[in-house]
Amino acid sequence: MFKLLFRVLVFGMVAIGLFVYLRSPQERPQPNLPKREPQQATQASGPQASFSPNHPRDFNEAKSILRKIYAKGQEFYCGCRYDLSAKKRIDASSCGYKGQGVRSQRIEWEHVVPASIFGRRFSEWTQGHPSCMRNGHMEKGRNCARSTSGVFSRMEGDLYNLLPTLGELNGARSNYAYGEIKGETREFGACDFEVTGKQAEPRLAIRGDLARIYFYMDARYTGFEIVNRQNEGLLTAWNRDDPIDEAERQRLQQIESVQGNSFFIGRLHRLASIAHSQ
Ligand SMILES: [Ca+2]
Ligand SMILES: [Ca+2]
Repeated sequence: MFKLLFRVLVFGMVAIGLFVYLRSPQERPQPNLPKREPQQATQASGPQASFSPNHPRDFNEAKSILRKIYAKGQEFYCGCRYDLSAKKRIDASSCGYKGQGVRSQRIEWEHVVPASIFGRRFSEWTQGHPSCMRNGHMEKGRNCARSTSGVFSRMEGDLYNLLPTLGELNGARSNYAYGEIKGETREFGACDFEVTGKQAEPRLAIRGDLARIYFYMDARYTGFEIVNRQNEGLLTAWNRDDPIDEAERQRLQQIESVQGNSFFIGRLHRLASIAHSQ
């Protein structure tokens, strides 16, 4: 009897072991952040850039990573608390936000430097590409650039340039430049976010964060004039008036550990060395 029980027990353990081993990789428990296979640096016609092996291949891959990095916390434009896993994702009362439409209920990933700003430097965006012909018609713009340029796709998925924001405000900002708008109209409840005349004015507490992302993108991707004569003075002032704080530093460190390249390049390099010497 004891021998039989022992055999059944051993057989059961072997069967369970086999079952666990044979499960497909997708079904196996995944670590908190995805580990991905090394990728080759992309070479394409048009603007050039090389990428670390862990840089997201496109915006879709970036979004799946961002949902883990920014699973809950404060969205940027109003400072509303949110939790992507909760049934009611956004706590509008936490920031006095009053919105409307389906996008007021969701968190979206805002390109701080709009994709169209750098996209228009790609010929696939402005003129199209032979593989973007659809029924005798050349499809240009974002979709063509996404499907034909590995450099554009990766730029669009740069995690440093993407922040969680209320969908309605992501839509209202569109691809407008940031600026300072006279007066203090409040279109979205108590939320301090204004959009007028193709300009968007963010609240004081995030102006430096946004300016530094422009400086990063400008140094990281040369030849796009992301920082230029029109915006350089404003961005320099915002960077000075809203200096980097511990929460921002931790956020950037987390992205560096996932994406594999440093934020502190170009003129931001000096900012990092000042902080280290303090
Ligand atoms: Ca204002
Ligand atoms: Ca700040």
